[in-house]
Amino acid sequence: MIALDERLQLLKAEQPERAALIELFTALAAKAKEVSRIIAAGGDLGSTIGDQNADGDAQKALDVMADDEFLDAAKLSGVVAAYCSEEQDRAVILDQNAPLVIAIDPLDGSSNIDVNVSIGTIISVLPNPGGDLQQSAMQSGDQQLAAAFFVYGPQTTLYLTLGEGTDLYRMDPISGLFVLIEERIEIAEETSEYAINASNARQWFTPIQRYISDLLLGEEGPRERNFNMRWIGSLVADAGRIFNRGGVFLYPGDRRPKYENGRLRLIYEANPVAFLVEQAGGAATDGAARILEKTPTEIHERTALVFGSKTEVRWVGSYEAETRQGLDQSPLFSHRNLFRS
Ligand code: FDP
Repeated sequence: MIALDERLQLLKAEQPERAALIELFTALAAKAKEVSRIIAAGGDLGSTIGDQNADGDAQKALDVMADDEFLDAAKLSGVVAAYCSEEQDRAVILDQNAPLVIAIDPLDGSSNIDVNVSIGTIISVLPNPGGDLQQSAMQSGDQQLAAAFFVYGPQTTLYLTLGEGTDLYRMDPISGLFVLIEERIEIAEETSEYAINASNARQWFTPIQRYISDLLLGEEGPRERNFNMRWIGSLVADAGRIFNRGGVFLYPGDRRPKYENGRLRLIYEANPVAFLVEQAGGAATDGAARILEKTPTEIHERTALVFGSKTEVRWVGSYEAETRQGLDQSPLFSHRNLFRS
């Protein structure tokens, strides 16, 4: 069994040009260990501290604590030019000449803090593009050099890609070392499990309403098999499940004010998850377009997000395309839909 630090050092010897990335992940993993221990110890971590983050979400004590810890890791690594966090209004500029930019959701799943449900940290690493560092995270996801998320749950785990597959590590609770448990994970191509917050059903747009209705029809419907639903409500935990046994996750746009483009943030959440998912053979779109090709126009921009098992992500895309083409308005449509392959 090989530990993350050892693996990173081996990689550094083989590919010295990636030394900065390796320094960064060594520092981030050390901080994640601390955050994991703070969470496991419990206490008053979920109380609202009175502020709202840039997205208008109420900040919890742990959101702020985790943000401080990971900002500290970025500083300590000495390789980060700008630290762009979901918890900060603007990028924190650290060193104009450093090679890397971080976009981070320091504490994903804030509403699950108080109830001992898995939560996590999501990280995207981009090259420093030079120029105005306030704009440095406004790069398409395809530019990412690395992406990762930690899950603080019954086990503390790390899903990491440096662009050569996605590897899964688990923190040994005694030594605190992240140990490699699966190299180059592959997300199952087919699935019968989906994840969506179904309480928003009446607000969904037509394609998602049709897609989910067809899943619910099970064996008697056009999909001719039964589907099961799992929704944890922490993106990291739902994503971890999908890496391990397949599935499709949807947070679509809907009719609620400010939810036209869903809830999740493009640069802090969708891009890193999409990179990890594609590196594991899965797919990630906003329903229609590939997430990694979207160019952010605003640092806290939201996007609809559909990811997981490739075949199912394609199915969602086919419902979106039918609506765009007006096919679902045709009188023959339900018949055709029923018999499509
Ligand atoms: P949270 O607000 O608890 O931090 O983006 C944050 C996130 O959780 C995701 O982890 C989760 O998938 C989603 O929001 C849940 O949103 P809903 O409460 O609208 O379902």
